[in-house]
Amino acid sequence: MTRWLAPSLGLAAILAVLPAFAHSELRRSEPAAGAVLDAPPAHVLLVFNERVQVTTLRLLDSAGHRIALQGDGSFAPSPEERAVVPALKPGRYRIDWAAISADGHEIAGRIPFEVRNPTR
Ligand SMILES: [Cu+2]
Repeated sequence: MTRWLAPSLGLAAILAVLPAFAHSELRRSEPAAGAVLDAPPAHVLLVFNERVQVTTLRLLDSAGHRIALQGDGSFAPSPEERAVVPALKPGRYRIDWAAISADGHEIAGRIPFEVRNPTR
């Protein structure tokens, strides 16, 4: 058992260093992935764990048609990207995003959400 201990500790030390080189992550978004909203969202917000260069930020309806966002296109390196959403009808939507991670890798994701019919 003891003879395995030293190599294990060496590996643990290496693994502990690795996250420093991992690519950036999306920490949260508004709307959140899978959100079911009672009112249409006023904006889209992506929050990353560090500065990234967002290269794509698209809002699509359930038919895959793109809905223009206001304020997308600046895309300066930042930990946050925000765009204003026009009035949305009830339905299913998704946000497609892509960014250049701080380590130079491309990261991307899809955030589905739903706007419900207003309840009476
Ligand atoms: Cu990476």
